[in-house]
Amino acid sequence: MVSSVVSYRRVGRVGVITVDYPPVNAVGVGVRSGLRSALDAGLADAWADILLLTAAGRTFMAGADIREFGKPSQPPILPEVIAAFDASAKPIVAAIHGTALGGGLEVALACHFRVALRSAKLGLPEVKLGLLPGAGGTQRLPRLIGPAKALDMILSGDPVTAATALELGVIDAVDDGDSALDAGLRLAERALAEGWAPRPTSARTDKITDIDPALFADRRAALAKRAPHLFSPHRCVDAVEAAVALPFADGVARERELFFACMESPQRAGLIHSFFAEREVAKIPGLPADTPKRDVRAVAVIGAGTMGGGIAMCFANAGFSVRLLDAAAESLDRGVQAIRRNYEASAKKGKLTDAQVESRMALIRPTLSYDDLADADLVIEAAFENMEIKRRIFAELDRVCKPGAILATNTSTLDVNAIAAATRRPQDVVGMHFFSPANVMRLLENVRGAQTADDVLATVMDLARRIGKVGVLVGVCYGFVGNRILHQRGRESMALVDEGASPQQADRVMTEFGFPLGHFAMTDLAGIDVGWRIREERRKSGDPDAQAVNWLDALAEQGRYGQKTNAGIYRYEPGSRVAIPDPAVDAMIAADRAKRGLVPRAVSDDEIRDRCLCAMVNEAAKILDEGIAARPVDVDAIWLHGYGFPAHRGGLLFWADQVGLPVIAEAIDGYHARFGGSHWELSPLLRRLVLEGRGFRDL
Ligand code: 3H9
Repeated sequence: MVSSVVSYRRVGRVGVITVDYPPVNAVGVGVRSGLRSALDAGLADAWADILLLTAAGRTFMAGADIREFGKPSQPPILPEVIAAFDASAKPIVAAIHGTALGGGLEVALACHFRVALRSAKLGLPEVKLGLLPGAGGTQRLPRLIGPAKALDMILSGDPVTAATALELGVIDAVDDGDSALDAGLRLAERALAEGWAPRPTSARTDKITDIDPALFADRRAALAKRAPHLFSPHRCVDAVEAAVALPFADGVARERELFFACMESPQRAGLIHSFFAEREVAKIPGLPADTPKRDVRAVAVIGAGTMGGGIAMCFANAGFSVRLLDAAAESLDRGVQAIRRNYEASAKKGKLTDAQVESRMALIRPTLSYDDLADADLVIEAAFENMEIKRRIFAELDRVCKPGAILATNTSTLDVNAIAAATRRPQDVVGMHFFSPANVMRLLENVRGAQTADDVLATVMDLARRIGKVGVLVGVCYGFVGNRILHQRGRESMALVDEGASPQQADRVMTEFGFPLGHFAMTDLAGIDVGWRIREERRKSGDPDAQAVNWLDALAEQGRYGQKTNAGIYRYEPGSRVAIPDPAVDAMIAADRAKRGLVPRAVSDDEIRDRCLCAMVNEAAKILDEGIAARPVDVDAIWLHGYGFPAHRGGLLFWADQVGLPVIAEAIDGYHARFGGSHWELSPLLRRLVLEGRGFRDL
């Protein structure tokens, strides 16, 4: 034992170094110094002729310890530890299982031989955290596989399978066993038998000579298009270029410089906040991790429309058996066909095999009868957004479902408590609000009703993880968290157009901020008819907050529903998603302004950005104050995973903290003075935070 997290022992002539730092063997200061000491022990051990690096637990090292970032670094630093492995006088084998990521893979790249279990994955995901591989990865990987393939891995940040890693030349062997230690020992024995000498990666040059400089120019040009506002991808290209242009030691120094530039960037802070936000939301205050969960194997979905079909796919993809129910045979048939088409499209793109398509289809069994839901452990209702219909469905579920079945509604606007009241088991009723397209979008708002039982909450939060979603627990209110904030952005975007901005300008400002789509392009994607029907319903019910009919409703009345009808706020060529501005819509907006006596003015990009984002932050603060979201991180995760909030800005409220709450509060007060309206009244929480000199981060 050389430290509490790294051990050294000998097996025959092989000196075995084992990292054991759960849960993911992150390379923190303890692991770094342990690795260094274990290497020294191995080098000093006269009985060891070769060394083997391996890790205990579920994975090889998953990278540097992200929790240390932003704090003063503690020696030994990782590049130095790695350099010692590279320079070892005894050959070193690395044996990989689970995931070898970031700094973890960089340690392995400095070992002289690498073997991985077939199930292992290897990658350099630093770019996803706003960084670049900063422990020699940008210098060693090109030496092993050439700069073009190294750039593919480093710029995508996605891990590759062991088989691909072997094909690329990242590793020397794939092992079909299930123990990395045994695989490593086998390779080490072979190395001894065949007298393999140390083979430092740093000394290799064959893959980095005669490289056409156009490679780097091309990658820079592609990045300028794909990720113009991101900092670290551009630095990754600089670092790999240095691997080709400079001697190894100078390349490493250049990499270090670039790594620190990334480390200082606010984008790094934002991306790391996003990384932890995704994990933090799973931990619910007041709901201990050991809360019992109900056993869910059989799932039923009610409603075979786009939403219901997407939800059924999510569960089938994760291996659950799914009953898909619809009231009408024709809609059921259409729904099943749509699911098949969806799977077949994935198969065409090579994402699924034909056999997988069939096995998933076999898991989804259509039915017209509620009696077939008697065995379901979980039922998710995704019927038409109408309270009467939903209450009728839940009364029926109450009649047919077995005791203990979880009854979930996918409503996006209706009161979950009123739906629960249609049953005699409100403790089993919960909201599971999926986002369209449900089989693609990662967000799942799980809605806690007034009487929802804790084990139901624990179960649906766990299910979110099992079907690959980011589950966030929210409370009951109109629109819950995500759509309530979206509503504010929508209202403000419409107001800005009333005042003189064009939808294209408003959208451009949002995409320049980092959203994949602006508000109006997103409305076209989601379907203008969706919001129009909801607004119509509110108008008909005499809701005092219902909005007056606007040009958007006029578009819907003309059948311009957005992308699905090739016309909405923009125009679309058949089969294309490219939004083309439409003069006919500009004319409708102009006529609408004239009718209402509005005189358009030039609206600046800054005003568009600030008004949209301030309105969102103010609403989010009200949501927090009302306890609808438990923590700022929940709001951040919802907007990151449901609405494409730019991850490099960390999330809506992380961004607000970066800008400074006094600046935001002052702007909101200014808008209130200028425009009035309860939505511009400063949230009491925001006012309190400013007065106390605190931020959302302090909550
Ligand atoms: C780097 O390496 C820089 C170097 O190039 C240069 C250095 C000089 N550190 O995700 P999970 C925690 S940058 C600290 O739920 P899974 C995680 O927060 C790094 N903590 O499990 C969670 O904690 P909690 C490059 C980490 O099985 C717990 O471990 N590496 C780290 O679904 C379990 O995680 C990466 O970017 C870390 N590096 O997935 C890899 N990683 O239980 C990031 C995880 O308290 N990690 N934790 O919530 C991952 O992609 C996934 O965690 C992994 C496991 C695939 C490993």
